[in-house]
Amino acid sequence: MKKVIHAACPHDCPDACGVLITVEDGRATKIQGDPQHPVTRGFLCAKVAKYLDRVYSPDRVLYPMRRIVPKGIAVSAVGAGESPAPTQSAESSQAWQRITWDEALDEIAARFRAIVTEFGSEAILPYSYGGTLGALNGASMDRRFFGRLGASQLERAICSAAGEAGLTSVLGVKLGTEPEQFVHSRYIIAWASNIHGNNVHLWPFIEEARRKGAKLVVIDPYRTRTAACAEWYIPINPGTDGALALAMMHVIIGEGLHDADYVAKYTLGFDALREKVKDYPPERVAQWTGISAEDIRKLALEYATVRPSVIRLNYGVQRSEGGGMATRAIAMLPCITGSWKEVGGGLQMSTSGAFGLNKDALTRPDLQVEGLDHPPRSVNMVELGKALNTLNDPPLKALFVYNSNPAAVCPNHNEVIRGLRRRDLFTVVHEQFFTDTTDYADILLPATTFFEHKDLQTAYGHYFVQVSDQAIEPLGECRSNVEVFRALAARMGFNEPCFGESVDEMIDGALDSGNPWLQGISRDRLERERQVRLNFTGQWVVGSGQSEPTEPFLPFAQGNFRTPSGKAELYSEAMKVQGLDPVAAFTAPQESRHGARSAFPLELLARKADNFLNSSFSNVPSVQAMEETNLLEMHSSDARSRGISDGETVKVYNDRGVIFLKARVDGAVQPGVVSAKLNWAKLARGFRNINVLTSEKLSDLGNSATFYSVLVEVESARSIP
Ligand SMILES: Nc1nc2c(c(=O)[nH]1)N[C@H]1C(S)=C(S)[C@@H](COP(=O)(O)OP(=O)(O)OC[C@H]3O[C@@H](n4cnc5c(=O)[nH]c(N)nc54)[C@H](O)[C@@H]3O)O[C@H]1N2
Ligand SMILES: Nc1nc2c(c(=O)[nH]1)N[C@H]1C(S)=C(S)[C@@H](COP(=O)(O)OP(=O)(O)OC[C@H]3O[C@@H](n4cnc5c(=O)[nH]c(N)nc54)[C@H](O)[C@@H]3O)O[C@H]1N2
Ligand code: SF4
Ligand SMILES: [Mo]
Repeated sequence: MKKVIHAACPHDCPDACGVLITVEDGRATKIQGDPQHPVTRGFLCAKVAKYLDRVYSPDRVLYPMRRIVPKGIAVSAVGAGESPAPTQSAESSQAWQRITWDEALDEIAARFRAIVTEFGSEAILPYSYGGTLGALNGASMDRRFFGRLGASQLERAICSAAGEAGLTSVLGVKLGTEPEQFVHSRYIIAWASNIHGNNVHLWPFIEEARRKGAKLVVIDPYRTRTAACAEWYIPINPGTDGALALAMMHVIIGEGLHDADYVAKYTLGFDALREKVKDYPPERVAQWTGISAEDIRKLALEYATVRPSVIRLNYGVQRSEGGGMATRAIAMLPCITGSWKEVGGGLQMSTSGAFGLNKDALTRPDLQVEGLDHPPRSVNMVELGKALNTLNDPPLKALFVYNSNPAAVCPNHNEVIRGLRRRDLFTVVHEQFFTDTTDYADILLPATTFFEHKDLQTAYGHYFVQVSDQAIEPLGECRSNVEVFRALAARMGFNEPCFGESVDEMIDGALDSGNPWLQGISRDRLERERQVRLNFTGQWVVGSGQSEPTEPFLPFAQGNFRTPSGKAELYSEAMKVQGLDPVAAFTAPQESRHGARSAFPLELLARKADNFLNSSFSNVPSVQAMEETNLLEMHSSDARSRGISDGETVKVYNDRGVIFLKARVDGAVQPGVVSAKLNWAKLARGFRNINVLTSEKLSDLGNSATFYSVLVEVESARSIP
């Protein structure tokens, strides 16, 4: 029997594609984009187009297992010598003993109970992030379970917290220009936005705009594929975007090109901003950014006058020590030019603030904890290494990892591994694959993919909601996150009714939030219409089985900012309370060419791979074939001065770690900058990935990670045995 199921890609990606899965006799035989999805329009990125290889990979974890050998990959020393990665199947047969779900759940419950008795519930830490962004499997039954248990809370700040804090300090909410409107833009700035790699469904809209004469400008220290096709590529020194935005405002306000009417009606603190930007003339900012004063002036003038102009700001800017403030300064630009009024104007960093699902219904923060008389402590996921190695009172005694691969994605990898190796740490990992992290699991649980469970899907790059249906039965004995925490709750004797809620009841509860934009959007309707745009206008034209908006969404055309003042806050009391400049200011990153820390001369971009998704997909052979890994991209001048030639092995190091990569002199980066990409550590030489070099240092706002404020040195490895 053949059927076609509608699903939604739940990977951590702004696009949240509509997906059609063909199933024949219970087996998925084809995946394609849903042509009816108005934004993702029938195509998938290269990695998810190969998803059958992932779902039916021989390397899937299919059964619960108990570790029977010591934790961790045996690495005697991190050296330059070849150390072939163990094949996963070999590893699984040697390291693991298959057990039943009952045995696994009993063991976890018994260990958790003993830890709670001896050390208190805060000795247990959940660790999860973006494995799936499905509303249920991302954050629902798990939050109920750990909340009820009284475990330490995880501050999930590894990705976007600095940018969110910066953006919302101005706008009050995470809303932005809808992708469909980019066709109307005449000036498009892709600011730290690797559109071909990380947000590919925006590209057709930009292409259409360019066909009509729009200019695409890319601001990025790395020459991405998007930069290579732009009308104007502006390389910028890492971590200096805040200064650039302030200089642009210096020019715009200085030339009287701001929208005085919009500014007067809908912003707060313009006079303070006007004073502040006087400190940032293009000539001064040129020294930080590496962009000439002339180009800064040209960019500002074009941005303010070629209209509508739009900024696609992505998260690259905020993975830096001053990333929160930089995002804040950039977010001010459309507020002073008034471009929020225009179809095809404004800015998009995230659209996620529009969905307003009923989070409380999903996560149930009201559940009572027995035996804990204070709110549980919070542990920042960026600082996992520090937490595992130094936390006391109580120390961390158990770690439950799901939706994440911290042994690959966490900064300061060596410290993370030191912590994960602790013999007294009880680690459970719920996974689809034998990842870097499962090498440190005591108990391994098999997880479903989105083909194998049902979920509700929002997005952070458009405004459509979807129900993602289950296409096939779980492989082996895989269970979804929802079912694992439901079962564990039962084992722990948590008998609140919410642990018995069905998936459909949870979806209904999430949609029932009082958010007017969700009005009329029910599970039934989503199942019928597949993808439904948020109900911004209340007016709908129902065409070929799908709803089409009658009006573009202009969230801030008439103010409506969700800040305390209701205006775009160019001056923010909240920033002042945090001891920060209430307007905006640029502070050069300490760990950069401008900082005091000069022991290591090169700025490293520890970037994402275009064909992987963070560490996910880096183990799938057909996807690996698309992405050359373990490279260090560098400028010819930096290579030459170190006697390094293209293709040779180099040692890349700082005071946190060492990694051996293959030098690639390809013009992707400017002098003083090197770049490498994230992948699985155990697939690399020495079983180490680029995060051995990154730090646990937090950003100025949001306590976020600073993956792009890293200094290193590079040398030829020819002389190293
Ligand atoms: N193919 C693919 N898609 C992905 C991901 C992936 O790993 N692979 N990851 C997903 C995730 S988790 C996220 S959060 C999103 C994020 O996606 P993005 O926000 O796009 O995040 P990054 O790739 O970190 O950075 C974007 C660009 O910023 C540049 N950049 C770095 N430092 C600076 C700087 O100081 N200034 C400027 N102007 N640019 C800088 C980088 O070189 C990069 O090209 O993408 C998602 N989509
Ligand atoms: N050097 C460097 N490090 C980075 C970044 C960078 O740009 N550079 N980016 C950072 C960013 S932006 C982010 S968001 C983080 C991402 O960090 P993570 O969210 O940890 O991302 P992934 O590497 O994709 O790992 C997700 C894991 O979840 C598993 N998974 C998928 N679906 C499910 C499920 O339904 N249930 C369970 N139990 N597991 C599932 C996948 O198999 C995968 O191994 O990485 C950060 N780390
Ligand atoms: S990873 Fe992103 S682009 Fe690829 S299918 Fe999923 S949502 Fe679409
Ligand atoms: Mo992310």
